[in-house]
Amino acid sequence: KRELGDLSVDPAVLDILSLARKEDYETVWDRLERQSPHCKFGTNGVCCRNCIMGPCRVTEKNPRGVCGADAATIVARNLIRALAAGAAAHSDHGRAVAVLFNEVARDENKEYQISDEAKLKAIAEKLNIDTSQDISSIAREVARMALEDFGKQDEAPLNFLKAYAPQKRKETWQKVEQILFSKTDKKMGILPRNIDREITECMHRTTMGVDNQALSILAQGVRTALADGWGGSLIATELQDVLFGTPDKKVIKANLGVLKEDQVNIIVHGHEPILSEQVVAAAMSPEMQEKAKQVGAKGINVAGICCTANEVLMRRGVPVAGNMIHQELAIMTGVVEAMVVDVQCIFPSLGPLAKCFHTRFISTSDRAAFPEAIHVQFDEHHAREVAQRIVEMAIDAYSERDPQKVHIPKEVEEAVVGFSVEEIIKILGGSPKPLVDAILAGKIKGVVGIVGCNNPKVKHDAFHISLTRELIKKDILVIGTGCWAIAAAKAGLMKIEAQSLAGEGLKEVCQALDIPPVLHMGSCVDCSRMLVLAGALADYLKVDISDLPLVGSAPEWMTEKAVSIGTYFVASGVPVHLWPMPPIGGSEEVVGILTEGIKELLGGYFFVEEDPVKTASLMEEIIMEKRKSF
Ligand code: NFS
Ligand code: SF4
Repeated sequence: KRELGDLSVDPAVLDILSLARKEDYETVWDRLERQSPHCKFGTNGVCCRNCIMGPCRVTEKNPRGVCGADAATIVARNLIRALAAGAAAHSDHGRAVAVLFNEVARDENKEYQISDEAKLKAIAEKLNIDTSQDISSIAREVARMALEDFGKQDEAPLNFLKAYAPQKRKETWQKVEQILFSKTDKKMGILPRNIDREITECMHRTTMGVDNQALSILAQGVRTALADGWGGSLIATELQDVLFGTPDKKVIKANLGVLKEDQVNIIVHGHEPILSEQVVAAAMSPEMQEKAKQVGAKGINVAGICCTANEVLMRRGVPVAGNMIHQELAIMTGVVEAMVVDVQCIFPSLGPLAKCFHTRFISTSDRAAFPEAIHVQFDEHHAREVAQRIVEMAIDAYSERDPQKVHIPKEVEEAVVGFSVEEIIKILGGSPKPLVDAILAGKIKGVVGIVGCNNPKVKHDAFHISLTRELIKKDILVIGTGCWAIAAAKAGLMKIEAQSLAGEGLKEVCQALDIPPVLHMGSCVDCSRMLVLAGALADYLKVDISDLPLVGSAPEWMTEKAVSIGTYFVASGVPVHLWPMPPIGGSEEVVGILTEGIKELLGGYFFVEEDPVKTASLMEEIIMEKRKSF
């Protein structure tokens, strides 16, 4: 067994892990150990199961599958299948929001409402919709254009990409299409036509005997990623802001210490605020608080895990119990009455684990069922009623709590969060100018956007935190989302006091603006906020995103969603760091395209580095290089 200290840098995690070892609760690390060593073919991406003449595993001695596909074809196909799955996850989330928003706009759903009219008008303006109409007409138009992006059959690009992407970048994409055509004589579109279509086309092209050339396959991957970043994810973020409010600056609490021994604890875990917003509202209602008192609890405490946490902390200030790897550990505290989930990043191990406790593990989405879960079907048309039922189930569970099993780690940190692009611009006094000036003056050398997951193969949170610390020390502003953001919050890097960890220039800017040097921009679909911010800086300076001193990173990544995110950043002109190595090592050709070839075309490219300190230095080099021409 690996030493406890090698598994995480979060003391709350180590606290629960030693309990787990004592009580013999199974965790993600135990299962990783049993799965190790991992299959080399899978790790290098050279295993193909796309038809039943296989499965085929290519090697140097045996370089072709039964159909004749070589390593480059197989690796590229596997990669864009993963990318398509990731884009599908984000975009299906976006679709759910768009469908609901359309119903709200048409008065067909009274469980939700338009909360942020200013944001709605701002979106409409970008989409060239007449904003002098009444609000519901504007909303209907916006809804139509959003839904169109999932199904329109005309030419590229998406309505939202056209409205949001900076001018120079759109020109670059067009130029790249021309270059690829003239070099290969084959049309290789990278501007997305509709979100679902690009995902479907990835599946079509990668089925046996269709697209068999790495460059052509990867170009479709780029198109699909752009459909996610400037389409599905962006639509999710923008319309959620209209429905639930655009995030603004607030202070929240983070880590397992936010769970309360004397309250009914409900954890919302998963991704879609359509559900979690309602659970939070139901739990806060005087009626439910009163019911909780009747069973002897002091109240109801809602906390989040994963990106659902990021959604409700950004907008409601709800505390976060932890990131992806905390999901099993939270149940092991013995004080979680209900773990309520919808979709994405939810371990199927939670059902059996919850059975060892009084915890009700409640699934809610028609897209996701879990072994040994209680399914309470969520329905947008009866959202309040369903949310109330869920909260009541948690209250009922409270009396079954076993005091012998209660073990809440004491760790809890404060974090300043809520940095939507709108909030950042507001803090800057209404225009990107002060930020641009600070960058031009070298007080801020550049900006790094970090996203993503936890992965038990990597020491939990270690890469996230040490990379972030190194960067701010070097006067590089760090922004980000997802489970990285939760790691940074737990580590105290999002407190105002964290200014003292920053280099002199960055510190000065952060002090003047009263912000931390590390900015929480939301959930993983909110990576679109980072794109929009980059776009705003580019348009302000009349340059392309690839000219700006920006770098991205997904350390500790694990999901297919991260493949899509990384790719849309690269395709938008941003160099992106990854660790662990993606499963492409089996093809030099694919590695070459993604780390070098793509750079000349799109400005962005991938690089892989295991050491966080070295990664920070590499990023600084890239930034300094970009600054020269800037
Ligand atoms: Ni992003 Fe968010 Fe976390 Fe990774 Fe999962 S919750 S969508 S995928 S693990 S950061
Ligand atoms: Fe093998 Fe080709 Fe079928 Fe893949 S598509 S399993 S490489 S025969």
